[in-house]
Amino acid sequence: MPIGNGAMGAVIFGGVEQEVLQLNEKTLWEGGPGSKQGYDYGVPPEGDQVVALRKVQKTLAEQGSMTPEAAAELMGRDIKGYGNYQNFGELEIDIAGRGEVSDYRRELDLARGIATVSYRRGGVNYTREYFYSYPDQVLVAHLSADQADAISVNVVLDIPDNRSATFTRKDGLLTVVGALKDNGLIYEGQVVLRAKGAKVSSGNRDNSLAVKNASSVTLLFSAATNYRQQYPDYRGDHPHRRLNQTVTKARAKSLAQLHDAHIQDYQALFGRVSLYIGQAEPELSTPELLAHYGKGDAATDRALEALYFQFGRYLLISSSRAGSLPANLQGVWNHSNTPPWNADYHVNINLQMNYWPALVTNLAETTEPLYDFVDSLVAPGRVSAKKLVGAEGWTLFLNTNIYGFTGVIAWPTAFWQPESAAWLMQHYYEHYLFTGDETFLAERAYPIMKEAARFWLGALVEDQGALVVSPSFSPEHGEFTVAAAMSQQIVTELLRNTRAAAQQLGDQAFALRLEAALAKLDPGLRIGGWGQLQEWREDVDEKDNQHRHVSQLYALHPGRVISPAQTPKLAEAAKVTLNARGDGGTGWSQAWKINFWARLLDGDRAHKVLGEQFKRSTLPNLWDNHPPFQIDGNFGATAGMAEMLLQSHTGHVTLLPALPSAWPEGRVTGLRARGDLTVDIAWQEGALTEAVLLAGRSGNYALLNNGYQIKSSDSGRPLNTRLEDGVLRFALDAGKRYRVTLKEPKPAL
Ligand code: FUC
Repeated sequence: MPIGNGAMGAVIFGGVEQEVLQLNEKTLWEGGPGSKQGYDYGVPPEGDQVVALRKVQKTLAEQGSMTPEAAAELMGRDIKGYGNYQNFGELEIDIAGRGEVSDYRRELDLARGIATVSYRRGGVNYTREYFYSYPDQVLVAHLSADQADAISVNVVLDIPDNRSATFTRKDGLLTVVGALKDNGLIYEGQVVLRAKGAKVSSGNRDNSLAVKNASSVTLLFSAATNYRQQYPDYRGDHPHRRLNQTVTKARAKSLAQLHDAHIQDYQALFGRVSLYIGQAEPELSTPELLAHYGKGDAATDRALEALYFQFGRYLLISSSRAGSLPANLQGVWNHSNTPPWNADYHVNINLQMNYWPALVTNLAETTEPLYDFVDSLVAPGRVSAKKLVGAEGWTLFLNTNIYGFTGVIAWPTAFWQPESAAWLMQHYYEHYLFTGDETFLAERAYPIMKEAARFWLGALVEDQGALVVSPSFSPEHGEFTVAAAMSQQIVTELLRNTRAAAQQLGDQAFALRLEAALAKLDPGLRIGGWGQLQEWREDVDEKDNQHRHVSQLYALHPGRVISPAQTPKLAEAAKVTLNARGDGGTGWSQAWKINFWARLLDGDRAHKVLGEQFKRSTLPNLWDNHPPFQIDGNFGATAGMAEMLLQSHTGHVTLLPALPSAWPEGRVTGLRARGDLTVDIAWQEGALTEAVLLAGRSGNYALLNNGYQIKSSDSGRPLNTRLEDGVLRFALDAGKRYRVTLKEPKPAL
């Protein structure tokens, strides 16, 4: 069971005789400046690589394509010091007890953000509670029993051996200080043990604390490093003072105080959205729910779906809070020191997908670490733009670490992905669209979008009379060519969004430059010989290609160019492509397909793919399985389920756009639509019974009309609406609620 507060995380194993808490601190990374291997941010310090790029561009202009291996041979680089996200270590808690164990139960209460382990042993009922507090920045574990003196524990803090570690113990406080051998990054961890009815002793090892015959024991843990999110050195002060302050403060609080502060903080976020889709309180355990999915009764299947949706929100709150790094490939729950893909930030879909549910499921605060992180990439990204592409502005490629890696790697099948920065810019602009926050647009989004757009104004080349991306590589297969669909779609979106922002903010000169480029830019939308949306400029897609990436559909999702109503032919082509790709793939690939089908307004198909994700790509604790565990699929699927219930990317709000027949009745509250709108929806027999709109600011809104009437909830008076092309237009007052109902309720079946 994972718990976390963004900066730190822990996985609770829940053993009876020995509890293991596997610990993570987000900034604990090898590599980067000071790495034994050397480090250059992925960019050669001397000279530049633009010559290699020009060679590739020339070959592509002459021959149309080249193999990824040939391109990598010229442009790829063997990198050093990229590093790995590290596991912090483990707290091993040996728990004394005798006799048979019964009534064992493990629970993760999503409504409170609290994990529990309980069982009965030797006539005693034992309970352990765990939470990771954001306000107090500590992990809290509380062990109790229904008999006095029943708790005896020996706690050991186990630190991996790829770092130095010095332990000290004093008055119930165990401290470890050390540095990673690779790069000298200093870390510190502090464990506090306090006991009711007994004394805390030092235990039998230099890294242990112990308690004998207490009635309850509370353990606190916190950790920090001297990482600082600042190019080029990425180092700040020794973590001791900060950590000491945190732990001293937390220590002075009672369990109830820590608990209440956590609940209040957590519920303020989690409690904003509720989802009922016909689920019954399940009798089955979570792994059983998963194993029985699609075989048992409908109410049980709905229970898993609703749980999975909220689990995604729980994971996002637990792995992404202001003041730390964004959720990485494993959120903040990595058990290895050489994790798959370094547990880094892949930016050809993965990091972006992590944040898909943030806005629509009413967790805008969780995006703060993403913007801090991406902002911090601009300085190194400028060097990359210049030295690797010969352009102004900033860029990055396939993947990045926490040390400003913005260069290229030598891995042929994915390394060249300069559209990544443009893709990340979508999040900044969407944040503005969802929140309507003009200060955010002016001060945070526009400056970085403008620099990303400047990169593309310099990097695009002319070919066959159009502006194109060259070389262009559709993740993560096929040849290197010119103008693959994804490249063109992403760059088009960036230039359009930046133009809209420029116009709004009065930067006319730049808006005009973008306008001129957009007029010549190939939008990357072509329908091919078998009706498919082409992945490449040439019509070479193969019908039996089931590759996990479906990048040519970027314009459908997460972009907002293709929609059944506004671009029916492209939507049809997207459908043909998706049918050919099939409903399988890695976890995140299936999660993406849920979103695609929702955008194509096919709720049943979206629902079917969700079921596939449960069957093929979900671990018993409901973590997404790439394989192995990779958190993006959790987040992507949560976003997809929201997308089935509410959409707002086409200039108006659509209620229940892709409701599957498996969810005939239900109710969702607190979802968010673009325009700073909070939406509750209730439905029965597949038809709306009532929606409530709550606008964060006064202004004009639009709603796809399905025979609706809108009334002010206060006065009961009907709202003035104007019907235009099937869309209802109206004005809402900030802070007031409005009820949407059907003018003529659906006749009962
Ligand atoms: C992308 C995907 C892989 C994997 C990796 C972390 O490169 O193509 O499937 O998810 O990111």
